Amino acid sequence: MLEEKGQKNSMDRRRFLTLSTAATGAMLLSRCATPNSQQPSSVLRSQAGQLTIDLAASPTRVNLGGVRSHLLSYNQQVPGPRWEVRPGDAVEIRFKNQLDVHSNLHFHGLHLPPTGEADNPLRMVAPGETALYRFTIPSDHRAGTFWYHPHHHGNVAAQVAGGLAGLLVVRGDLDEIPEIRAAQEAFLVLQDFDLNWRGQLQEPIPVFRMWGREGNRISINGQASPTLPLPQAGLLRLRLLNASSSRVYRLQLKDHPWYLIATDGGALGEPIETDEVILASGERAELLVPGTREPGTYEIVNLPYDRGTMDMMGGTRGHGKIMGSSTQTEPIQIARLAYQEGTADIPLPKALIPVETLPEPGVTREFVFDHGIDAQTGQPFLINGQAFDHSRVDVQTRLDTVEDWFIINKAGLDHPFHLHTNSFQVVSRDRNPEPYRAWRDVVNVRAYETVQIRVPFRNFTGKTVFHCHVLDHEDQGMMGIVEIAA
Ligand SMILES: [Cu+2]
Repeated sequence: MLEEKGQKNSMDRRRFLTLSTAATGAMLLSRCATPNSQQPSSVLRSQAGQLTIDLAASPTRVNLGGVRSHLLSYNQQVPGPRWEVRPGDAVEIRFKNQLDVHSNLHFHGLHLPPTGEADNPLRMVAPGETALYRFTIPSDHRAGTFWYHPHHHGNVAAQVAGGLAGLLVVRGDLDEIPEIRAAQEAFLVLQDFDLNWRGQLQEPIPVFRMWGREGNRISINGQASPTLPLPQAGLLRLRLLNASSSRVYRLQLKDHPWYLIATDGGALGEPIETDEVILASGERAELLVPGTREPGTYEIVNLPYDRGTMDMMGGTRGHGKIMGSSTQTEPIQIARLAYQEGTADIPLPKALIPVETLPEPGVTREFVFDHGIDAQTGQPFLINGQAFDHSRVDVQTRLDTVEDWFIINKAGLDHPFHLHTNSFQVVSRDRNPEPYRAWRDVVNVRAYETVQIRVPFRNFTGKTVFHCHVLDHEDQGMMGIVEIAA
C-alpha cells in the first residue's frame, strides 16, 4: 500500500518539506531555550506494601523546555508521576479518563494477569469514566524500569505522542547491590512532540502516520536538555525510557565510558561497556557512568538513525537536516553530565543478577510482519497477512511452556516487536547479535531482518497481545492476540 499511494505520496512529500523547514527551526529553538521551568514529575512510592493512586488523563498546558505547549498529561504532568513499587506490593489505581476519546492503561513490561482489572489491554475506559485497576506485583518479580501508558487500540499513538506516559519502577535485588545502592540515580524519559507555532499538537499527515509519527521537538523529562550531576570518583546510574510513539534514539555519551547494566526486563549478569545505546519505542536501558574521567561536562547525543523511511522518501534524501531522526544527519545533544564533587570512591560492580537460561522450546512459530491491505478492515499493517481483530485469537499457547517465535520482517521499515505479560530473550538475529543474555519485552526487528525470541509462558492465563511498538502501526492493524490456556 505504501507503494500504491505514489501520487498521494508525492503530494505528501511536498508538504513534508514545507513542514520540515519549520521542524528544523523548532528543534533549534528547543536546544537554545534556557528556561526549564517545567516542574519535575512527582514520585509515588508504595508504603507498607500498598500503592494507591488517583490518576487523571486530561489535556493540559505544559511548559515544555520553556515553550508553552498544549499536551495530554497524567495528573497535569509530562511525563506523568513516577511510581515505585517492590515485589509483593498491592497496587490500586483509580483512573479517570478526562479526555474526549476512549483510553485505558497498560503496565508495560510488568508480569501481571492480562485480564480483569489488571494489565488488560482490551479494556475500554470511556470519556468521563473512572475505572479501577488492581493487581499485586508478583513476589518474585524482577527489579527494573517499566512504564505505564494508554493502550486503547486505534488511538494509542495520538495519546502517547501527546505525552501520556510515566515511569513504573520495581525496586529489588538490583537496587541492593552495594555499588548500585551508593550510585546517584537519574531518570531520563525521552519523548517527542509534533507542535505547531502555537504549541499545539499537530495531527500527522497520512504519510507520517504510515511511517509512524515523529515530533519536531525532543524533550527529556519535559525539558529541552537537562544537566545531570555526575559524582567525581562515584557512579551515576542512568535509567532511560523511550516513551516516544515511533522515534528510535541512538544515544552516545561523548568522550566518556558508560556501562549497560539492565535492559527492558531487568538486570544483566554483569556491566557491559557500550558505545551506542539504541532504544526503539517502548524500550528501556540502565547504564552506569563512572566518574573517572577529567572533571568537566560531557554530552549525551542522539545520533542519526534510519528506520527505513529514507528509502521511502526517495528524492528528499539530499535535503539533509529535516524532521526527525530518520533524516537527522548530525548528532543532537539531549542531555549533559556535569562532574560534581563526589562523597566516596565507588567502583563498578563486578557482577549483577544472573540471567536464567531458558529450556529448549516445545513449539516454534513464525510471525511475518509486512505491509499490505487486510481484506476485512482495509488496514495496511499486517502480521501473518492479517490486521488486528479483537474477536480473533491468533495464537493459542499453554501455561508453563516455552516457545520460540521467529519475527520475520519482510518490510522496508523497522518494526519493534512487543509482547505483553511475559518477557522474552533474544536467541538469534540477523544483524548485530548481542554477546550477552538479557530479558526484554521489546526488540526492534529491523527492515528485512528476522529475530528469534524465546518466551516462557508463566503464572497467568488469558488473552494478551503482541504488536509493533511503532504505535501508529499498532493502531493500523499490526497487533495480534495470544491466548494462554491452563
Ligand atoms: Cu511497525
